[in-house]
Amino acid sequence: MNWEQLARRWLPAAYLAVFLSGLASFAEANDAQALYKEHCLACHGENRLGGVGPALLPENLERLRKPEAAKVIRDSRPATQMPAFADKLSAEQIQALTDFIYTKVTPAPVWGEAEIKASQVVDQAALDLPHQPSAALTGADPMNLFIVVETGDHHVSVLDGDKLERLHRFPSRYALHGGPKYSPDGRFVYFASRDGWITKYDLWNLKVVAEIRAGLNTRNAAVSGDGKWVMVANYLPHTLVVLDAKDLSLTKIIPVVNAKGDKTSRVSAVYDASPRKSFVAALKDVPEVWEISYDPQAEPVAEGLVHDFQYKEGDFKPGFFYPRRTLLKDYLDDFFFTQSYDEILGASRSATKGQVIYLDGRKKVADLDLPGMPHLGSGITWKWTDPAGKERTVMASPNLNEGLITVIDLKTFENVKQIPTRGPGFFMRSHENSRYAFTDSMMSKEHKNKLQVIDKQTLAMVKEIEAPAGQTLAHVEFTRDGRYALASLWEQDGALVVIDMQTLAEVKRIPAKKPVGKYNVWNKITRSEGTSH
Ligand code: DHE
Repeated sequence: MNWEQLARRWLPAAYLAVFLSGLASFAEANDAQALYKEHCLACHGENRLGGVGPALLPENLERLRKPEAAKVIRDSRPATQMPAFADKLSAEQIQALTDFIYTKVTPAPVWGEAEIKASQVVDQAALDLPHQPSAALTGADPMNLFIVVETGDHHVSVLDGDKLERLHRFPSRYALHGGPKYSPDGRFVYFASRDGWITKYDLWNLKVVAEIRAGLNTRNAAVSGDGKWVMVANYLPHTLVVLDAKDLSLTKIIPVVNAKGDKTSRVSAVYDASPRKSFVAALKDVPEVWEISYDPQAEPVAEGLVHDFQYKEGDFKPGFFYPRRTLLKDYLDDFFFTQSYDEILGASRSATKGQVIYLDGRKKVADLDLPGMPHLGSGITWKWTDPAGKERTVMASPNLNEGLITVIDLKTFENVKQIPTRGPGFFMRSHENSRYAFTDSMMSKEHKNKLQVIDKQTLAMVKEIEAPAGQTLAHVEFTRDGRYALASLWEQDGALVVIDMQTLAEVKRIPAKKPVGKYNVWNKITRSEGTSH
């Protein structure tokens, strides 16, 4: 006899109704848990703490209303790897899953000082290696190495950029995301995985030096221009974490709380602003942008003070590792620095207008006409001579849900041109020595196999480079001298497709397992205008 039969036999009618409805919701919850296990856990992680996909907890879903969440489960989400479940799950099952992800996980997940410190692993021998390229590089130019992130089997490759050959391949943490960041001398590279691990790797000795888990669900990481600090932007918990770049030991945890002090937030992204000796972080759930100084001259902040709302009104002292906030009207999901680093160009994924924020003035100074869902973090700049012969610096951003590239004049912040593309895309790349820029249409089902080449002067599409239909071709990086471009054939048994930039013809393929992104040491450490920072 089961619980229901027992209850029907022994409970009076009034209690029976209550008991049965409790039993039903218990079954429903269990059902949702089983559904989660079957369909969601592989990407969104054990206990909904995130993995390849974001954490699915009420505190991280504030900007997504329940009906929208149900729609995402049913129809998928643009610009992400989220599949549609309409043909696998009934409306009731989708609703049960939606309700489930808005319930709190108990006990609440904790990832604080003790957990971060306990996760640190340091290879002391690797830490003590001399500051010179080792024989392991077999004479390759350390400034023309490439790092290739291969998510097909969670590995990283190191390429010799002169010979265009693989030097080494090693296992990485699970689901690296975002561009790895180099130390200013190009010797070390720092990776962030979506599940919070930061790895420091020595490119001159081909060795992992240290690792630490800085968060449960991490967005990205940045390295300071003086090479001393790594700042990690987390989705979960709502923190920014400062690590000592030498061995990744924990230096400071900055809780991400709004100006009033009554709401926490995920971090959209953090980037280094070397000329300002600061990190700049955009927040996802509160409309604020933060600048966090690592200038050794910055005043130390009194013990116990974490945020500037604890200072009196009008006191804008930057303070070492102490956030100086700019209050905004809209969230920033992504942003881009102007070349002087005086302003940032930012936008939320759902806005129709972007905003220009003057960092020293701590205010918005202009609107940007940015339709669709701009991917500003992937923007690039170049010098463009307009039809009247005037040289202007322009910035171009791809768009995650419309097939267009927006080209913006970085002085007037006006649109110079909207260049139609084959479909919504993720990335752009160019190089100072090339007259061409690349973009992809990887969010388009029919055209994800096509890279498009833009002439940076005429702003016209001049060529398409195609993989077979159904395959994905995206993300380009140039060699140090700009002579070759490497594009990712983003398949499990994929390849790096090497393109000669004189002829725009394919000259070579290097096999790779779903090579997501690749990053040239020189282009990154010199902050080439053609690459993302
Ligand atoms: Fe990314 C960089 C945000 C989905 C591959 N992506 C970035 C950065 C941000 C960002 C803020 C810059 C961080 C940095 O480099 O320090 N990405 C987002 C999203 O909001 C979005 C749309 C949803 C999400 O899942 O978080 C998203 N990104 C993806 C993917 O689905 C991609 C295509 C595959 C993957 O591996 O997850 C993807 N993102 C990348 C890559 C970069 C990146 C390869 C680095 C580009 C570069 O050249 O610097």
